[in-house]
Amino acid sequence: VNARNDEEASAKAAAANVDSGAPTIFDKIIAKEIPSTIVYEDEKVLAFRDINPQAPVHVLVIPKFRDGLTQLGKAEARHEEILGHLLYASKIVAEKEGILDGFRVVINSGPTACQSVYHLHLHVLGGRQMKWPPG
Ligand code: IU
Repeated sequence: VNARNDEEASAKAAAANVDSGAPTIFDKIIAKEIPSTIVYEDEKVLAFRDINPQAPVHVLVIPKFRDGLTQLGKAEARHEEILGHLLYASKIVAEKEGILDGFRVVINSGPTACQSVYHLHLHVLGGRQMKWPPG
């Protein structure tokens, strides 16, 4: 019952959280106005530890310039290069974290997928046996 209530609560919270295009907390993390534990950084992307980790390794990889990419569902042809760069950066993160033997990359796009921050981000998860299907 508790698990079901938790799921209902998080689904409701996600549904209330719309893609307004407003700046997000990730802008402050990129600007280093809010501290984060950075795992990898280059001129285009930043990778930092999730504050609420769902696995021993849980890193978020984000574009430094959002350029309309509030969610994957808003991607356009001009974003192809940064999308590829984000995916390759996820592999570099997995390598640095020592989880190349098995890791998962997740993108939640939109309220039904429980996206909560509208600045595109890839979750890199590993360091434990992952299960399938995801919730
Ligand atoms: P989601 O795919 O939008 O649900 O993921 C957002 C993630 O951002 C989630 O895992 C949060 O724990 C994480 N996060 C964070 O690392 N730092 C923050 O200040 C906030 C959220 I707000």
